[in-house]
Amino acid sequence: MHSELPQGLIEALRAARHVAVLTGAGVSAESGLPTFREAQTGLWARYKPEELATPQAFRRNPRLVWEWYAWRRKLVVMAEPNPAHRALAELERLAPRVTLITQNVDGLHARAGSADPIELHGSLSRARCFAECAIYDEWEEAGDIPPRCPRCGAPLRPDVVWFGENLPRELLARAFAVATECDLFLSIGTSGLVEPAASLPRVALARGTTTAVINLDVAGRSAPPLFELNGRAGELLPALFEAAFGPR
Ligand code: BV8
Repeated sequence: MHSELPQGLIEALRAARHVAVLTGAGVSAESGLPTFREAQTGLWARYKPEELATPQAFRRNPRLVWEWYAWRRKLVVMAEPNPAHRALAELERLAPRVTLITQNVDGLHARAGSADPIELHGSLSRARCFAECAIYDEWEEAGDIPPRCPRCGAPLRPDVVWFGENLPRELLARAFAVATECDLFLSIGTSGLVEPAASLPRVALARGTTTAVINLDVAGRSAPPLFELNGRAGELLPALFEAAFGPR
């Protein structure tokens, strides 16, 4: 396995002072969670995520949007972090400094032990008053769908960033600062289609920062400072970190 891993990337990992990581749904695929672009399964087959993950969709049909997220929350509760999540949590103990930035809302990086993931798009595990009066880590699911805000009676919504909504300003600023400051950028399991997160690896690469893209739909070319690794994150990340830092 190590033979296919580019030596230049292995050396860059060993030498890195500050590794920045951006993950997308592909890092949770091996936990059994459908990726964003994958065809929605079953009940959701006739909707595109972009049609459900918007404030307009929620206003038009709050019950449908709430139930889509409730379905995804159930999948997440049944899912376990996979070797990709665990390898990234382990990397925080191997490299001097690691900043993990994720587009995922499934909370699996934290469950795998990553210390402080920057959750650019929020989290399924929280709900927010649609009138923005409060955020909840837990809420009653009896009765109304969506449930009502206990403080003001407005409907609750998932505490995620929908299309057309701004990302949390402070988190986004931190993510771009890290992309400009890091000396190694790993982009893992993301189609790189959604802005502004998709610009993060490009910001690093534009500065000549060694950047690795780990995905199933990359050609697998290596043209330093860009390294493309074609494969499953759950297999490539443990192998890459073992090649760089030795067996754990
Ligand atoms: C913003 C949370 C300013 C919710 C998500 C027109 C009108 C309005 C906006 C826009 C517009 N045009 C462009 C925009 C901006 C828009 C955007 O980028 N749209 C895209 C579709 C063109 N962005 C926004 O709206 C953002 N806000 O810009 O605010 C603004 C304000 C007003 C008006 C304009 C702009 C907000 C974006 C955040 C949306 N929320 N998620 C929820 O989860 O329900 S996005 C969601 O999709 C994810 O969070 C992620 O960010 C994104 C992409 O998904 P990925 O994670 O990349 O997953 P995907 O399935 O795509 O790919 C998986 C990859 O993994 C694949 O490449 C696959 O090959 C690989 N893979 C699979 N298995 C494995 C693997 N790799 C390795 N190992 C494996 N085992």
